[in-house]
Amino acid sequence: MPAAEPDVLDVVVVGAGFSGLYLLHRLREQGLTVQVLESAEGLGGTWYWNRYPGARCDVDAVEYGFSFSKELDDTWEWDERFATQGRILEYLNHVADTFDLRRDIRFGTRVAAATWDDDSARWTVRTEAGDVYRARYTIMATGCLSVPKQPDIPGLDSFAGPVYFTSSWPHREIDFTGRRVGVIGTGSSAVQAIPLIAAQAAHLTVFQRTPNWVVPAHNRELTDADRTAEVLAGRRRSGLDCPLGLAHEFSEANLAEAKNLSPEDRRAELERLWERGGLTMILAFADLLIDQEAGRTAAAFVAEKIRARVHDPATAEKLIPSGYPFGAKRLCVDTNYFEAYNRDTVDLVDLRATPIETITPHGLRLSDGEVEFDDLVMATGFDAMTGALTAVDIRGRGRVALADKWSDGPRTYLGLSVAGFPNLFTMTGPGSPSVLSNMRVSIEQHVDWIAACIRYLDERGMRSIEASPAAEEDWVRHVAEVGEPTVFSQGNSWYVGANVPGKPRVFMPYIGGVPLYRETCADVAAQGYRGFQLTPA
Ligand code: N01
Repeated sequence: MPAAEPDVLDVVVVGAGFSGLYLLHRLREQGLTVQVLESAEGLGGTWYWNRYPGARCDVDAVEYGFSFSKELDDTWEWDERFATQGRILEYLNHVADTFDLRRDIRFGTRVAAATWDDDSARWTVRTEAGDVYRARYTIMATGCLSVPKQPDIPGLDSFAGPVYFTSSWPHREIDFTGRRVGVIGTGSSAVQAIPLIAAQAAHLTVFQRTPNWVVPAHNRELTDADRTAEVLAGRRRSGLDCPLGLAHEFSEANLAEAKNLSPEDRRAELERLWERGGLTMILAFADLLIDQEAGRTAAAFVAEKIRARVHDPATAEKLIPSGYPFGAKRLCVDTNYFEAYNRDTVDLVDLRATPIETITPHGLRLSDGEVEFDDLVMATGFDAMTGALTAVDIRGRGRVALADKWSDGPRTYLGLSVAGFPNLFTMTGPGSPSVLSNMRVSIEQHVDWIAACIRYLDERGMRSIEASPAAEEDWVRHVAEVGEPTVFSQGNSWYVGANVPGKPRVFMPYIGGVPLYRETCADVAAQGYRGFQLTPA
């Protein structure tokens, strides 16, 4: 039952990244009218904004590309194991060309508010420019890491030189040749950017508050053998069986608890995964994210690798994380990160020993004096998972604001739906595997689920669907219960909102893993959308 009124769309989608693009294609195929609203002047979401030197996806490119279209497989070739930001953006533009998506995307359009009207069962979506769209459904495809964290260091405005945020890098090449550069932050973005900036700059000072566990990428050129249809299909199948949504051949060690393995077997497995490169290091042992001893084994192994790569022992010790378990913060994946510190022109400042007092016109004043530089790079992260959702004034039944409902932390059913907010879907929202998985896998699953859900409702003439308060309550409890015993509750990470001052501390993603979560969502649908309230027209 697509909308009968000409001025009412079936669906407004907010965001034109991976999620928004596939939603548009899939829902349009289903005969629905869809308008995508995108704040940027181009498509790509995170890959539009994060153009800092060295930006790449640390999921294997052949697994990161969409899996839903043979036409895409036949017309696109990834060149490297880990694709650059530029290549991914080219890919997404190719996707848009292939399915003629741009005609239904309005760029340069930031959504300010979305309000549900119960009488008409319609969403009114307002843009910052004052344009209004009415739709039966609103789908937030706004990304999990898209709202930069507000700078929380005093004096930023006083800095005399250029300031670059990794999360909104200029659309031109920045040449650091001959410059003295300061980088604040040592998360994934900084770990990728630092080796390239270090290679160019006259001098680089890295300001590190918390060292991260960093594992190697072992990036390489792909060959034809890496890209055959058979390989692609095999990797995609394997990804669906893996909790992280990543292709992985599980060894005996991966399925065993570390304490049941000999030290030699543990070491051999860690070496194997280290040599393989990438995020699957976290799968080394079945209890790696639960058992402290298992975590310590992995930590000791990686610490040894850091000591071997960094020439100056004092610098190496500063780069080795302490005080939180392996995996509690998102692993970083590197190419030449530690080697950057072997350059005479690179210094590492440990902010735990000498905290920042203020940014000054010429650098940073620390507790023990001032460090000067010409250019400042802020690699300080994002208001993750909820930031982009609460940035829009979303009001559900009774005009309740989503930001108010979530004042103590996000509450969803399946990470997809919120009680009191009918016909609103949150793509890869809090309470779904999202950032703990290959995002492409989770995005495709959510798009397919939402599309099937709308079809089901339309076939039965339903006017609305929303999570029941009881199902939401149960799901929130379940997400917390499975997260609580893991290492994730022990790090000051963005997973728990600890990086944003004042943000409620809640472990936001669902750690149940991709296969179990998919099965749960499929069961819910098969049982007539169990846990949802469906309202007939
Ligand atoms: O951000 P982060 P990111 N004073 O939050 C520091 C994904 N991603 O942009 O840890 C001093 O990880 C902060 O220190 P601390 C990926 O999921 C993917 O790097 O809060 N320092 C930390 O070191 C990733 O996890 C890819 O003590 C301050 C850094 O800034 C996520 O995005 C590439 C500070 C922020 O690190 C976010 O990564 C890039 C302050 N006031 C990102 N405030 C790929 O797929 C913050 N920091 C490759």
